[in-house]
Amino acid sequence: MFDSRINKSKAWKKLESHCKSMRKVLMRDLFEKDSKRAQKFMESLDDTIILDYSKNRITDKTMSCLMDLARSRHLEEKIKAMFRGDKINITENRAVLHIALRNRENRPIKVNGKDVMADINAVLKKMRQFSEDVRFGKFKGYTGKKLVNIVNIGIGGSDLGPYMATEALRKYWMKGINCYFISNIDGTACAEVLNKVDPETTLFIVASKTFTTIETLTNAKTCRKWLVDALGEPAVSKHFVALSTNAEEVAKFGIDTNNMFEFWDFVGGRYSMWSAIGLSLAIAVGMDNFEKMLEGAFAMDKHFAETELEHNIPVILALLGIWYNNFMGIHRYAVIPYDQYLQYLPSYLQQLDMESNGKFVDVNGDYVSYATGPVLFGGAGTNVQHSFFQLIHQGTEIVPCDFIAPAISHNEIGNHHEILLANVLAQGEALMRGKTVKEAAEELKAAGKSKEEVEFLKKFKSFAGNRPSNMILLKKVDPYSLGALVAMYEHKVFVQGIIWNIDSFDQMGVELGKKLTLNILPELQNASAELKHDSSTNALIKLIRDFRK
Ligand code: G6Q
Repeated sequence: MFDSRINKSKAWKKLESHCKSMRKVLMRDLFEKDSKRAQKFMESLDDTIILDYSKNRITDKTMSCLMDLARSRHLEEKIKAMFRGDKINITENRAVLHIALRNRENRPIKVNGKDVMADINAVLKKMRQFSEDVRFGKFKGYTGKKLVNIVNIGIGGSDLGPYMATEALRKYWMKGINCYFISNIDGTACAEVLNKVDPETTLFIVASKTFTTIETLTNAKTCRKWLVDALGEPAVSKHFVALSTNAEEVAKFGIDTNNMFEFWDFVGGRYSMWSAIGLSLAIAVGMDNFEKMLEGAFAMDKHFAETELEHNIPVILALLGIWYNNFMGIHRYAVIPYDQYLQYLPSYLQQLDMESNGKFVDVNGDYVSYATGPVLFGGAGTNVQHSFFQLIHQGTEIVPCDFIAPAISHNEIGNHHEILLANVLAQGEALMRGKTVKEAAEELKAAGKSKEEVEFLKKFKSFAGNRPSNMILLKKVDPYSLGALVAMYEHKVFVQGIIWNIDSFDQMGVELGKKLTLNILPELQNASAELKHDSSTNALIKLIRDFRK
């Protein structure tokens, strides 16, 4: 077993001492001293994704120390283990094979001695057939009408991926088809969608790996009843399909298992948008586009598996995150896509990153003594420039940012896109350079302010700068680049899990939530049930009972 006290290792100690010497180094000086800095700290995957990481508080030495840390954690071997299908999800004794879902060269990948590619290809084929039948009106609703409203019912990993990707690829939707997503148990989520659609033209896709999740099953039951009330029980098989690993529960729920699209326990929920969980997306954009997304992810997989660490995009991103989180004491970061179609990417990445690496026990079962997963937040630019960017520029907290922007827009209307791009570039530059008090004073003077005004305002108008950002430039947001982008973040999260020696593929915290609800639910439903919680919870239950009398 590898030593889990990673923060006592030579590589870690070297980074700690290097970090001391970097505390006062200013990026603006590094740029002045080295005219080739941008070229040096830039990598690309074909012309799909370019990563400019030069606006980070790093030097050549920082990167080489970080690479040493990665090698001391046997990163290259661990990458091979994942691609081989080893059971690296140790708490659940499972392989981690989202990469198999987009293994476009069909290299055999074995789990328990069996090649999984045949099953994966069979489900892709079934998805192609079904999505085309729905898109072209061959698979019709019970009354013979075309199914034009696609409603995905799922939560967490069974919602966020298809929701994010469907929005990202909205430009590729087939004309006449509309997609809706119901996730929250709040009846409002269900009611609002059901108000918009017509039972005769609606297909419900119940997406649940376990098929036991209370939110999804409750929402699915409500939708099933709504449909049966309108069209009768025999209509169900024409309006309900399931995406799951659990055929038994699907049948128990009342969905014909012929209408089930399978996936497997080696696909984690938050890594499942490449599987049958992507069916709503496949129907909206067509299977050709869905497969282009898989190809983009496959290109990133190959890059990740085959490129030396120094030029490996996910590895670089991961190590930069480690640098800030574990050495500079910055435990947060923001993802800001400058593209309206990518507006749900931050929420998607919140789950991917925080559910994977928000862990305090390492793979040996010991508590860690160093920071693991950071807090991630974000939103679409330029909107967020008018909200939380104040803190990013002048707050006391430093928030490294990932800016994501496509060079070409799907909607080249007037000069909108150039203004958008000018904004993202300006933000990165301003965060890096900042504005000294002296520069602020000079600007105020030049703007005709009085001496007193200059003196009073100069600090308010100054920016500390030296605030890090990555620029992730895409040519365009299309199925291929989206696949590559998402796979890039998946692998980044994987690398960080390896450095921190944690299992990035379980989610015990999420499972706790699922159980706790079941204790309280009967106490809300039965007003005379005895309450045995803390005094706050007991009081709140009583108040809610009173309100609902
Ligand atoms: C993801 C998590 C979690 C899961 C949901 C839904 O990795 O495990 O977000 O996806 O809890 O679970 P089901 O798909 O089983 O309904």
